Amino acid sequence: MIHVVDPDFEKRLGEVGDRITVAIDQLIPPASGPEAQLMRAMRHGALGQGKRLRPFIAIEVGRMFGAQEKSLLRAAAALECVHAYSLIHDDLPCMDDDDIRRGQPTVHKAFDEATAVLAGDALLTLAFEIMASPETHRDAVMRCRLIERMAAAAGPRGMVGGQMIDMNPETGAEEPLQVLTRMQRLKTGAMISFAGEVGALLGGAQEHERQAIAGYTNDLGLAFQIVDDLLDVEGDAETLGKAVDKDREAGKVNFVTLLGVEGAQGQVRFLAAQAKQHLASFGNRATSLLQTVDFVLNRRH
Ligand code: GRG
Repeated sequence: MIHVVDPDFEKRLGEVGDRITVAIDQLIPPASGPEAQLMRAMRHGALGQGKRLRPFIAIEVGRMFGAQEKSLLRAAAALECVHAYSLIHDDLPCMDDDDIRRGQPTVHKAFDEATAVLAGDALLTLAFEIMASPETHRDAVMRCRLIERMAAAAGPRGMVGGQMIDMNPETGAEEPLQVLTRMQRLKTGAMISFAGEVGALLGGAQEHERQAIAGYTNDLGLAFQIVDDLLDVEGDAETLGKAVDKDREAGKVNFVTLLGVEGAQGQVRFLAAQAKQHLASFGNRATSLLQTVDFVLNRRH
């Protein structure tokens, strides 16, 4: 795959990422009092060099539908806090046992395991506090809807359920590719789909528009995961900011082990084209979301 991402797009992604980083920094309580280590660990886990892809999708979808910037920024920050929690817990010795994340020591390495568990817990609960605040949206019904969708995306039939399958991939009668696809849809896909929902809900999108966004994020999420599996084989640990070849070393099935490198690349191209097709009715308004697909395809970290 070749690098064709527009530099203006990367600038836009960087600007949104910086605003999200500042917002999260302000939303995490100051590191003071006997619990100060917790806040330092939360910042370590949440403010590192992440791509901020999920908040970017939320904000760009919301902008397309004319949502209020302040609401978008806060809801997107909440979403990123959930993502940061998931990475901290995923890196723990009892899960993926990783030492490096985003090019720096994982939270349990920089602090200790108990602090990492608590920092993840605190980021998850902070996300709900942010979403429930009237500062995020004046309408309590909207806030409840956002909270309900975030809980569903992060919970047992979402990211945590997907992580359970990843930890214990009992296939039973199901084909490995079916189990893997379900695992991905829950573990990675649910939060990417929630990002689209945030923008569509806050922007007051109509049902058919919400459907189009859901189709887009569904395909984008799956493409994102397959690219992740390709990077695990072909990527460079320094650029990625984390260890590579993890799945092969752990004897885990992923899209590359099941489809082969060329098969996986072909599937990514197919999903990318389909994701773009879902946005056809939005015309030029969807330029940034179309470019997001290319960014995901060409990412090296
Ligand atoms: C522990 C409840 C719990 C869930 C963990 C998200 C997740 C579930 C685990 C992450 C492990 C992993 C490598 C998943 C594959 C795809 C993925 C989510 C990568 C990390 O997301 P990026 O690339 O990360 O958007 P940055 O650092 O850019 O934010």
